[in-house]
Amino acid sequence: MFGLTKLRIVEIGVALLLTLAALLFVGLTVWAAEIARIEVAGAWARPTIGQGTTSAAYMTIANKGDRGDMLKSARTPKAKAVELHQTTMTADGVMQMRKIEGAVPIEAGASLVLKPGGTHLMLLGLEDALRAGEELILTLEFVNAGAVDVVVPVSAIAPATTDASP
Ligand SMILES: [Cu+2]
Repeated sequence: MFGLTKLRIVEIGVALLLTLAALLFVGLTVWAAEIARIEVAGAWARPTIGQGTTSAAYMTIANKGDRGDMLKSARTPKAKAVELHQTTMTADGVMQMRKIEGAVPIEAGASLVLKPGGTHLMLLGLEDALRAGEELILTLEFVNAGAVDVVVPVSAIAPATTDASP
């Protein structure tokens, strides 16, 4: 009788452990899915001009997850470097660009809008000219969501599908 009871306790213990393991697994899966909710819309990059080896790319990056994220960096096989730039107007009306240092936060439910005259991705040291009608792959690196690949069409004008919200 005593031996049977002991066996029951071991059985219950194993069952409890298995249940806990299953719950932990489901929890981790849901957590992993939650943090990877980055959506990119309306991406485009300008064609290069003449022998120029630089261009700029624009897009709207939406954080559809329920926690904040940060855009750390970007890269493409076609360019030596991709920098996040901010366009500003000086007091005497001159447009200037400066590199944004560090990661750019995107709150949960918020969007980072990259557009002409504002924040943009600067493509530096392009291997070949970018022509309208081509595409390039930009890889965005986020602190939480990790690497997100974006297909960026090359176009002289913004695509009609671009989200016009500020
Ligand atoms: Cu720039």
